[in-house]
This record gives sequence, structure tokens and C-alpha cells, in this order.
Amino acid sequence: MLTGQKARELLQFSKCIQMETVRTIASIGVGHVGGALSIADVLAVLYGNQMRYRPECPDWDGRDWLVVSKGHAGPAVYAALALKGFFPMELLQTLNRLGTRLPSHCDHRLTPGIDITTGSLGQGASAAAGAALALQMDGKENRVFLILGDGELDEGQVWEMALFAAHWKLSNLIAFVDNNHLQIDGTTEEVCALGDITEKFRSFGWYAQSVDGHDVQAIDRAVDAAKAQAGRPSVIVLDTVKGHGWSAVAGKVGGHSRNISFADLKDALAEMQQALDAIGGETV
Ligand SMILES: Cc1ncc(C[n+]2csc(CCOP(=O)(O)OP(=O)(O)O)c2C)c(N)n1
Repeated sequence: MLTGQKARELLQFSKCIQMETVRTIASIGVGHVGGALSIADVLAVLYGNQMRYRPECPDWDGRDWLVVSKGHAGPAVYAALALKGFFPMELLQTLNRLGTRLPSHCDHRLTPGIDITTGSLGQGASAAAGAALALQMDGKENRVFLILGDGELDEGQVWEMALFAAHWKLSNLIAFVDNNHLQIDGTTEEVCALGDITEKFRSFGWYAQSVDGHDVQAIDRAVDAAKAQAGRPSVIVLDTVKGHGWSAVAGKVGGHSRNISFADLKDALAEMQQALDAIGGETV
């Protein structure tokens, strides 16, 4: 259970992740802003409270792994990593430029703190389950966290992974679905309706929960409950808004990948700063 102050710290962290996300995308003028902003709260809970890691030693043996299978949300992950000291904040201004260490999609070979390369939807799911199985076979206590998109669930590979992870009783695997109800060109309902995601995973033998994906307390409690599971993997379906935190983009189909001009950046930062100021408590 988070204290009120800790919850406020996570909310502030989440807002800072969002602000750095729009700054980094604006530095190149275009990028996947919608699906990056929708995972800021879960990233804040993971990097702010739930994951074990050492920024000065990204490959530390005792770390928990994070696989962001919706690899196009890279800018939000980079913002969280920079804010936690994995690399200098200035690097965020090099997003997707020639020779950068921060490509638009997550790349293990280039970025300190990225455990698995992702971008081809579905593949990160299998890689995460493979890593979890390897850690389990080695008798290690490290956990693997996995973030999937709701549109990504259209990939059959995700369901193959769901079967596999339950078969191997991978209780060290905790997956999230960023259920923001949008994919590239429409709602998930229009493109390929998913039905009850929690029930689907449950029927595969997973421990499944569903929470408000912008409520850091609820996400944190759900992760605690997932960590307490033995003999089965966990999924936490996050009810989110694509583009959360920036009303010009929030919930809009065109917000998957879009241009961000200097005026857009000013607008987004002003709205986010206002939300940050409203959180209250001590600034961290
Ligand atoms: C295998 C594969 N097919 C297609 C794409 C192109 N693509 C990139 S993002 C995206 C939509 C993903 O939707 P969702 O998982 O809901 O992501 P979010 O809306 O949260 O950004 C698609 C189809 C891809 N990256 N990989």
C-alpha cells in the first residue's frame, strides 16, 4: 500500500515522463506520441516503486526485466530511463536521429536499460516469456514485466505466448495490456474486437486483473497481488486513454503518430505543467 506522499511522487514522476516524452518527440518533430503517453503511469509505478534495477549497471544480474513489446512507445521508456539516471537527459534530444542511441523503437543493443529489442508487435511477448523461463530454470528471483498494446493482441503470437507461459507456470512473468481502445487506424472495437481481455487470459490459466491504468495506487496494488502469485503468470489489463495528459491528442484516432510543432509542444507542456502543479505535496 502506497503512502499518500509516495503516490504523489509517482504521479509527479509520471507527469515528468509525459513532459520529457513530448519534448523528445518534438525534438525531431514527429513520433508515436499517443501510445507513449498512455503508458506513463505504469512506467512510473514500475521504475518508481516495483522494479529492481541499478541505473549505473543496466545489465546487473539481480535486475527485473522490462519488455515494452509495443516498441513504438520507446520515447516514454527513454524518458523514464533518463529521469532515473540510466543516461544523461541531453540524449533525449537525439531521438531517432542518424547515429542515435535512442531509435524510435526500443533496441537492446543501443540503449542502456532496454532489455529486449522490440517493434515487431507480438515478438516482445515471446521474448519476455523466454526470458522468464530461463530465469526460472536458473532458480533466479528476477521478474520479467511485459507491456503489450491492445491492438497488439491481434497478433496470434501473443496467444501462443499466453499458452506457453501458463504451461511453464511462469509466476515471474507479469504482463500489462495498455487497453487504450485505439490502434493505428481506428478503435480496437472496429478493427478487431477483443471481447473481455481479462477473461481470455484467465481461460488460458493466468491470474488476471483489470484496473484504471491512470491510477498509480491501483496499478501498484495490482502488481503487489501479481507478485504474490505462485504457479501461474499474471496479467494486469490497464484501462487507459491513448494520448493521456494532452487533450489535443487524448482519445483521438490521429494521435498514434503525429507531428509535434513548437506551438504543439508549448501547448502540451503548459497542460502537463498545470497537472503537475495540481498534484501537490512535496516536489521530488
Ligand atoms: C508485426 C507488426 N505489424 C504491424 C506493425 C505496425 N504497427 C505499429 S503500431 C501498430 C498499432 C498497435 O496498436 P496498439 O498495440 O494498440 O498500440 P498503441 O495504440 O497502444 O500505441 C501497428 C499495427 C508492427 N509494428 N508490427
